[in-house]
Amino acid sequence: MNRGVTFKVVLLGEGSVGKTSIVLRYTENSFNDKHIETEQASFRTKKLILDGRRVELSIWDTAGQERYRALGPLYFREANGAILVFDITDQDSFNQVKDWVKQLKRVLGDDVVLCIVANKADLEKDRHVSMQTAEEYASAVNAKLYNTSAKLNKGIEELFNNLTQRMLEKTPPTPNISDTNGVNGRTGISIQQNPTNPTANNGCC
Ligand SMILES: Nc1nc2c(ncn2[C@@H]2O[C@H](COP(=O)(O)OP(=O)(O)OP(=O)(O)O)[C@@H](O)[C@H]2O)c(=O)[nH]1
Ligand SMILES: [Mg+2]
Repeated sequence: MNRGVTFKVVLLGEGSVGKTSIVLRYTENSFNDKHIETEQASFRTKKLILDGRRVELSIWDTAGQERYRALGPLYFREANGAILVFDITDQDSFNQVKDWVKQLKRVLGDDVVLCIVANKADLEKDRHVSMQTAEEYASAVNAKLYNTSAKLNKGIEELFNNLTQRMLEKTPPTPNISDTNGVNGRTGISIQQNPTNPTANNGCC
């Protein structure tokens, strides 16, 4: 198998849109109905194997409250992927995504893989941001739109798999002479989570 690659992924978005919920659903398949504000940022890792390539994701979950907004660039510096989250019931949170995209593009240019995430898809009846609006915006800024519900565990795995796939496409594999075919012959997706402790390094900075 090829040598592993580590990607830095940052989650940005207004307070209460579900950033932490998305990360917790992905890393430990849990969900909390209560909103516990993230302070500054928290960090988790996740290991997976995609198309025969070993990947470690360093996931930075930032605080959405306005008082932390100036810290954003500290966390998205050198990010390979950015997950911009909004709540489909909250138009302001969608506007905030646009602000983050501007900042990211200014600092990182096109080097960063952008994911725009319409979270809380289970609250469809209270939707305030239409699918079409979000789709049009995402394609205008060369990002992809993902619909998720951290609560119902919808679209979360797909989001991280697809983001990882896109980051890998930007990163040529390092050849390893013991590997000629790759684990899956590069035909499909194989995921392996770190079975021992996928959420190690949970902490604050
Ligand atoms: N209905 C619904 N509620 C959700 C979903 N995702 C998160 N929530 C709820 O939204 C609230 C905020 O979730 P968090 O994940 O803490 O939001 P956050 O974006 O991390 O917030 P900050 O850390 O303050 O920036 C919590 O009460 C969650 O239970 C979802 O997909 N559907
Ligand atoms: Mg949070």
